[in-house]
Amino acid sequence: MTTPMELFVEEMQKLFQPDEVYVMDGSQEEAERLADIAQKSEVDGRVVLRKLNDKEYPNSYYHRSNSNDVARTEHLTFVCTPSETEAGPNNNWMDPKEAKAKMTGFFKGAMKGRTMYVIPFVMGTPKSKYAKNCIQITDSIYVALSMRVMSRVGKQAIERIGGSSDFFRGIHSIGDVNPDRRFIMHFPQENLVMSFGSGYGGNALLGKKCYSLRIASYLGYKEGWLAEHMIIVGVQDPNGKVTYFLGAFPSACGKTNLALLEPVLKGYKVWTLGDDIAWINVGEDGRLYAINPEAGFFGVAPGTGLKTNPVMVKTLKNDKFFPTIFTNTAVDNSNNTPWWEGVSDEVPSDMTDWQGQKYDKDSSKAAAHPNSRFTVSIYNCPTLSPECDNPKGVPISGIIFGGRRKDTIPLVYEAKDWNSGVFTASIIGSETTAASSGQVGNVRRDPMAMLPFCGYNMGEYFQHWLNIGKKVQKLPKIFMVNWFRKDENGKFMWPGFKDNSRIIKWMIDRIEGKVGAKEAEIGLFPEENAIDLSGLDIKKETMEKLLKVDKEDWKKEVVMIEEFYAKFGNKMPVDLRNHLAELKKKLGI
Ligand code: GTP
Ligand code: SPV
Ligand code: MN
Repeated sequence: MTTPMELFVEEMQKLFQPDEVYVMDGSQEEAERLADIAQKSEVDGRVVLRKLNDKEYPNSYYHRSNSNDVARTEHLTFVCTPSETEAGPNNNWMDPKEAKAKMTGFFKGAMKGRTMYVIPFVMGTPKSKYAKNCIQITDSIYVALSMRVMSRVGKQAIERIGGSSDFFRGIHSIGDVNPDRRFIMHFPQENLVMSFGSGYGGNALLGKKCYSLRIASYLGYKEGWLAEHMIIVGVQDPNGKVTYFLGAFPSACGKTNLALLEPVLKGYKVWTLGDDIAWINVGEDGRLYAINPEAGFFGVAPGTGLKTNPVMVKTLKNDKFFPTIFTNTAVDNSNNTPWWEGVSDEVPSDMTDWQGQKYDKDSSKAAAHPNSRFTVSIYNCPTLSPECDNPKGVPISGIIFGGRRKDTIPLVYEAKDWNSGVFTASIIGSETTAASSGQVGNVRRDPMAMLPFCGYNMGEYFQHWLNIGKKVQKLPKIFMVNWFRKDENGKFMWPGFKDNSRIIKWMIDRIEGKVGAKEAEIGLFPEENAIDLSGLDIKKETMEKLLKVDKEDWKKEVVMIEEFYAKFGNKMPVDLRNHLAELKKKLGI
């Protein structure tokens, strides 16, 4: 008897007409073999992988993508639900039939002369009842190797699927890397994604944003759980007690750095569980439990250095899991190591930039692309939590939301209760970053940091968040932070990174009921001297500015929020509309 899995592979082979079909087993031996092939293969005019200095960066390879293919492309990403309302104003929509016809046209014969890789993988630790089974088809050996790092690739996925037809189907071809023939199409009702024309990150590693956020958010809506753009960390206090937090920040706004934080405060330690995605379920005891569906980090390189993120530097130099891949960084030719802005103070004199050109030290251009990234296993991380493979996940006591804002949003505040927290998260605005193609630095609404990743109508998504709150017995506290507020000279006022542990400590004190809070228009604020600033040279006035609620700024903010809410019409929950009305009243609008 042929299984649905086998039928799917046969159907794909007929469609793509590859020269060869290769089913991955996920072993290290296989990965080494594929890396050897990748070093001898050219795709799109460039060698796929180049080995880097094995002493400095063990098991590491360098990859350069097409310069038109360096970030997610939100304008080419579609959610193809039966009706446009189901996708919501937060998504681009296309009729599923039309979308499939378009994609099938691109796919037909697209793998002639190529190998079709079949990647069976599990999102989540395979022992977990929350884990999900998936198969991705791709003709990119770079994608195949990256998927080994980012997910659990191999036989256990095939065993878990067995004769069932219940698995995610991710169909990908890099095509000819032509932006005019590039689309990422999601079919939530069919547990299916079709992606063509890009080999980059979130567009091509279909287990990541496409499945674990867009499709999974829809599954969660149907099944009563949440798929979120969040880190998971355990923060240990000097007594050894560990408090688990989730943290949602838009793309390139500080998740990875917070997930691998080395606290400045004595006796505190951060245990890493995830840096990008969390699947959150209501556990048997009525608390929220989170697992990380991923097995690796696809992290932003620029800004990662010994001063900002020493734990990541150690992770990248660890030789445990094969391979580590650097994409679109520069290369220091003196010792064949990857280089990016922020990894060292001095700029090496003999460098090749991310586009393969000799780097001119005196130019004002960056040597590494601002969205250059590393792909590295989470098992390389020295602060990996011992709970990381706990099939139940970890119990959550606090949820941190954040954004990148030079003004308006205070350094930290707390929501009064769950519903106020959902409101606070629903009004997040953030400056756009290089993680997505298009202009950088424009403030846009990015509720829960999920604007590009919610696979259904966001009005219904907000209601789903409110509903989850009703099911949970011990609700986590919800906080809002902004590490990125700037002064009149355009300088960050808050040191950020390691010093963010000071803010986390305040949150733990709030969770444990050790300190009070002051009420302001938008939420609860730290009392005088409640944030531990010991050893930090920061002026009292700066702290006041960082925590200030400027009414004039907030009046402008409310205009943007109202505009966003209006798009959702009556899908926007009444409770959130009431919260907005209340906020306006408090601000005197
Ligand atoms: P995605 O992987 O795109 O989802 O992003 P992310 O949220 O994991 O972003 P990441 O932690 O990689 O940070 C992106 C950029 O923000 C990097 O250049 C960091 O150096 C910078 N950054 C992170 N934390 C801080 C902080 O506390 N303060 C300041 N000023 N910059 C920060
Ligand atoms: C993001 O953009 O939020 C990322 C990188 O985490 S990508 O996988 O390309 O989406
Ligand atoms: Mn992300």
